[in-house]
Amino acid sequence: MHSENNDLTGDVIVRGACPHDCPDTCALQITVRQGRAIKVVGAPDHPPTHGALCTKVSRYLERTYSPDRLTVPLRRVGPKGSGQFEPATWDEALGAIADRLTEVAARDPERILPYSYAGTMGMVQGEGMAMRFFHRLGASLLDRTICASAGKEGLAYTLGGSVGMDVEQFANAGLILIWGSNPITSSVHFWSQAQEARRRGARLIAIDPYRTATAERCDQHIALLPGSDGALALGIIQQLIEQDLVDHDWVARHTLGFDELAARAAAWTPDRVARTCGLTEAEVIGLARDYGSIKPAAIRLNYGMQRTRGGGNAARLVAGLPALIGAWRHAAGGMLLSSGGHFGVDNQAWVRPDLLAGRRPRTINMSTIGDALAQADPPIEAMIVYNANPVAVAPDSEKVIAGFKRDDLFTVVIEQFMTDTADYADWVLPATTQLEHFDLHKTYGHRWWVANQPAIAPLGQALPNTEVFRRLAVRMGFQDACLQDSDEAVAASALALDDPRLPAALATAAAEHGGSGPKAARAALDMLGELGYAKVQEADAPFADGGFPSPSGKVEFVSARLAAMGMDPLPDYLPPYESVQSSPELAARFPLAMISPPARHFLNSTFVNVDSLRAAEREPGVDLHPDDAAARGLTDGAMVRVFNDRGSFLARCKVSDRTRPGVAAAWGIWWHKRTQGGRNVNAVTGQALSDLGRAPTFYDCLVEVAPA
Ligand SMILES: Nc1nc2c(c(=O)[nH]1)N[C@H]1C(S)=C(S)[C@@H](COP(=O)(O)OP(=O)(O)OC[C@H]3O[C@@H](n4cnc5c(=O)[nH]c(N)nc54)[C@H](O)[C@@H]3O)O[C@H]1N2
Ligand SMILES: Nc1nc2c(c(=O)[nH]1)N[C@H]1C(S)=C(S)[C@@H](COP(=O)(O)OP(=O)(O)OC[C@H]3O[C@@H](n4cnc5c(=O)[nH]c(N)nc54)[C@H](O)[C@@H]3O)O[C@H]1N2
Ligand SMILES: [Mo]
Repeated sequence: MHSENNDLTGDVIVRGACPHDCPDTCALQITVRQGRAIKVVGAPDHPPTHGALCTKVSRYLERTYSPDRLTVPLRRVGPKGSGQFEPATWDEALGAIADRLTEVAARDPERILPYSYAGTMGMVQGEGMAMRFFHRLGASLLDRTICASAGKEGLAYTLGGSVGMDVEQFANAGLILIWGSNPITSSVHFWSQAQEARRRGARLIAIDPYRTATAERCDQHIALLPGSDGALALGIIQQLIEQDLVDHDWVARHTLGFDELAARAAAWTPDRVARTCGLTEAEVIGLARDYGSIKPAAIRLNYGMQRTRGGGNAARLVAGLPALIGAWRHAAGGMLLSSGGHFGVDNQAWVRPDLLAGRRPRTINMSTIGDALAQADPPIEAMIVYNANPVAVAPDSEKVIAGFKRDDLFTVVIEQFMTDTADYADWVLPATTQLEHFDLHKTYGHRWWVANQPAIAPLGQALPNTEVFRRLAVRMGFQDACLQDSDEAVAASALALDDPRLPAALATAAAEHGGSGPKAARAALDMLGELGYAKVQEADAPFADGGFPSPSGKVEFVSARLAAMGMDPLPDYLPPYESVQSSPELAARFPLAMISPPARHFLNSTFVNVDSLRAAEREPGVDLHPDDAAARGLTDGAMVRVFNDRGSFLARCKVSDRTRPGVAAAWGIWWHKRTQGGRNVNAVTGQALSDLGRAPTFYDCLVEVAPA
């Protein structure tokens, strides 16, 4: 264990990594006294963390040592969903689970489905051992689309991958567009960068339908209608051309399809954009002028703008903007949605797709799990859920719950807490938290690998996810050696040693041990453990002279890959499914467009059971504009029913001009069982998928609100 001993107190400081689904992936320092963690702080010497933690993770000990932690395996004894369980031994649990999985697999392994997301983002306790196990089993594959895949594909078809600016450069920008992002809630370390930029004179503009705490602190807030981002981006393109702000030299050298893009954008005059987005013409013209003339210009795009039908195309359009003005010339110019593509990962060695041995199982989309549980053919007969809480977070809850209730479905949930999903399990298996296990982290917000050392022993009988799968593999008679790899071996396998961006210290350590193979990988990992964190080797402005990971190496306004799939090669504006424009009859019955962005004191549905954090969020709420509230006879503080044809939930009405007329904002994601009516916001969201990436459209959702 890499730790520092303080001789006077006997306290030990252990280096960790925050595991949560957040762009910031903080480096942690955990103080341990006589086997008990007593303090968790942000590492002061890790530049992106800078010694600070968010409100949630600064309460980490309250979560870790919560009396509600699951500490023994549980067998269901009541009806599904009733939450009635009895303790069992690991031996009984693993025996029963292995028997059932073996029986289903003998008929058809595709009837088994793993369901997981980013409860931990660790490469070990995330998919490292789990995917190996499911590949060996031949289970259905899971399309992990619930969060970011629309934007990810938008980037992939434009820049060629999840690459972008170094977040540590934003402090040097002259202009920052904070687009579909509320960093004070969801990425507080980026917000520090933006504030530093502002102190140095930068202009900050928020593009968000809601006046968030972030938008309020920017120089300007452009409050567009949900799902209209593609139109706004087309309007900016039209105006950059009209106002002669295009960097033609850079465009000619490093982009594909400018003329076609310009022709498409020509129709998007300020007047049309203003009508489509619910803005003024002056806002559109002024935004383009600022964007084209203040340098360096940086865009922090976040996933809030891709949760509607046209989210993938909108991400394509926004990802194309920096190229038009040559912003990539500057280290502090360009855009950042995800930095995930800056890390070299050896996927083959890490999750071992070769264990499929030629089988090609079907793929089930996690975002339509409600429909899949009802309709998949052959049916899903067994599901193993880990690092996820689908009953609370997946769209269209009534269908998801109906699916989890099926008596012929065998469900195993590996969890730290008794979540909404765990309530429907046949077996609940207790999992360790980040303080209790080893892990390796790459991130989607900065460029540092971070290692997590276990600080304390597992609580009760909790086991790391990896150990659960190792033991299950034994029970099922899988002999493959890689299914017994240690956590450190799984982590080491993920490091692509031949990737030129491997951090220098890690590359040196690997070179001293032959440069390739398991020994070298282990040396690199051990070096990371000693350092705690290490930055990928990449130029500050890696795209100043092009060199994008796209097929052409250029920014692709026109994508030959999309054309080859019979899709529109150029990005376009696609109006939301649920809007006056696309579905006037629906809009007449359900006139309010509902968004349900992250709550500050929760991390998706994680932390809802931490008393102090839940107290800070109080109860589920829905914000309505004073005009919309008055039209419905609703006053501030009234309990209301939010509903549409899919379902309904109860929330406390907050009347506020922070939201636009016509837009309802319901902050997520509560546990169903922790709400007054037993249903959270996903009771009304739908299963329709985005244009690219097969992603959910949580914010493409019309509702009506009435007194409860
Ligand atoms: N505290 C906290 N932090 C979190 C999370 C959390 O739940 N709580 N979730 C984490 C996760 S999983 C993710 S994926 C990340 C990023 O998660 P994101 O979903 O990107 O969240 P935010 O950064 O809060 O940005 C969303 C913002 O987009 C706005 N928005 C909604 N619809 C639209 C639209 O159509 N167009 C535009 N332009 N804006 C729109 C919302 O009002 C909100 O302010 O955050 C992570 N960080
Ligand atoms: N309406 C609406 N719905 C949304 C969103 C929205 O904006 N609006 N956002 C969506 C987004 S962006 C996302 S990413 C998804 C998130 O959906 P999920 O990935 O399901 O995230 P969480 O709700 O945080 O649930 C993660 C669970 O993993 C568990 N966990 C954590 N660490 C470990 C571990 O080491 N082992 C095991 N076994 N379990 C662990 C936690 O206890 C927690 O219950 O939700 C989506 N749902
Ligand atoms: Mo997410």
